[in-house]
Amino acid sequence: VPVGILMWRHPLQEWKGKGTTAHFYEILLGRCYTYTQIVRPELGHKDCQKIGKAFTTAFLSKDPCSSTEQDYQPLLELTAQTVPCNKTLFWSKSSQLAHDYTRVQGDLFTLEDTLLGYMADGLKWCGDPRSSEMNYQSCPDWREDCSNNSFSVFWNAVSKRFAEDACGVVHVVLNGSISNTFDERSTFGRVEVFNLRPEKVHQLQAWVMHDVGGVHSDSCSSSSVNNLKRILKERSIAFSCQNNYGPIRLLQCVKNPEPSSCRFYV
Ligand code: C8R
Repeated sequence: VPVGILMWRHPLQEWKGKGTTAHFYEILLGRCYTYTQIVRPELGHKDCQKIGKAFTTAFLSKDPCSSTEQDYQPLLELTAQTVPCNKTLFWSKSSQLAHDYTRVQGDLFTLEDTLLGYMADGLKWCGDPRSSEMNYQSCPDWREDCSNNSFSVFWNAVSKRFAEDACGVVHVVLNGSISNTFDERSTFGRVEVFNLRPEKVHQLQAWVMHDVGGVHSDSCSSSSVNNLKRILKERSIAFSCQNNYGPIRLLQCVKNPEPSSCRFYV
């Protein structure tokens, strides 16, 4: 190749975290069509091309450490979606289990069962202020680079909207096999709990799940869960808690039927 034809490209900034997911844009668009045509056709028409563009416009050509929730507002507006009252399911440190459950209990929605959460789940993305392209080499790491990075700010913004929209009795799956079952620094503890609207959310019901075969403990009465109870009381939202909620326990036992705590079921 003659040297003159090679284009000079600005070197992209180097970060500590993994770069944008390969084929990011194609995955976004594919998931948008899959969701709107196949998973939830009842949602009605959504313009996936426009949604895809709004997503990338939110972060391309920008400093990935100065991302703002406003950057994602146009995207949020294009993906508005109503979740019926009593059907919202939050989770914290229990992603797999909560999603396993909504898969069989199809009328419950986690954020990933809504269009925007479905599109973004598991992906990584960032841009660069000196280039109009995505940075596939590296993206900021939350700890080592910056907390206001393009995907953390996104999850904060969509989690906030998801909680603001919730109504009736809402549910959360918590992990009873870790010490801070309710973690005030998690998205659930930091964003969602504080954005529930007391005038329309009557109750939060927590399901605290323990790993099967682990030691038995009563996490509903643990100090971290009591902290959640206190916060909700201050916000005038009723709270109830159940250890090892049966239907979700059953799913855990399907995956891991050996332990004696599963003998009852299998
Ligand atoms: N929510 C937050 N983060 C999400 C997410 C989501 O729906 N989906 C993904 N993939 N992520 P955690 P948490 C990514 O500590 O902090 C909403 C983000 O990179 O186990 O309490 C959802 O509505 C994020 O950093 O849970 C849910 O109710 C981790 O996964 C809470 O917030 C979150 O991992 C869960 O957030």
